[in-house]
Amino acid sequence: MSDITLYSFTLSGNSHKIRHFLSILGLDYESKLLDVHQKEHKSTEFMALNPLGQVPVLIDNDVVICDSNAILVYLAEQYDKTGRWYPTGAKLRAEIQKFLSMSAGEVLNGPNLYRGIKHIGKPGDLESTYDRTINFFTYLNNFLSDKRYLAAEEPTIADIALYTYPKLAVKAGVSLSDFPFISAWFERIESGKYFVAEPEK
Ligand SMILES: N[C@@H](CCC(=O)N[C@@H](CS)C(=O)NCC(=O)O)C(=O)O
Repeated sequence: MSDITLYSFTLSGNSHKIRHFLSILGLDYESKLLDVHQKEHKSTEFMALNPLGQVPVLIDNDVVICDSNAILVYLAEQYDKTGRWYPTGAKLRAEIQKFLSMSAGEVLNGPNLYRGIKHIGKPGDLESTYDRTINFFTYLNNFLSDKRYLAAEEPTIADIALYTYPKLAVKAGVSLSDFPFISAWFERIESGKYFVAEPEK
């Protein structure tokens, strides 16, 4: 039994990662969608939960977790009885951590920002962001050339964390024609029984 609440925005890619994983784990939750235009994420009530004024925030009974990667780790440790989504072992954990870090580094500054500039009016230089996105896609495509998933034979939270923003960058116009292994990886993730689609743009 869980008593989970998720605070998010409709178009938040970081929140999508959590919706996707909650679906995979079969966990019911209350969804609290904040209105970004009304700046509900900067309200006194919400800032008491996350002083950074950012979503996603997950509340599980008296536990409050901010940050998508932290939430993925928490949910896997707390609710994944199979242990397959965050497997143990020094090398495996390090490999998973590498991709969680990338999702908050290379992906944030590349695919995430590209989509942000194109589709949600974020400021930034589209050309240099596009170049960073292509550099990352080149890395990811090579990495996936002999693998089905990022860190193990089966999907882990690394795949959940990394999927959303590259997919949104493709929706924002980045072509996958030179990146067939990314395309195949997207298809594997999307064919998961409990897949939840990323935001529409
Ligand atoms: N490191 C955080 C970043 C969270 C984040 O940037 N959230 C965005 C939405 S995807 C947000 O709340 N932006 C509003 C703001 O920063 O004011 C995570 O991975 O969850």
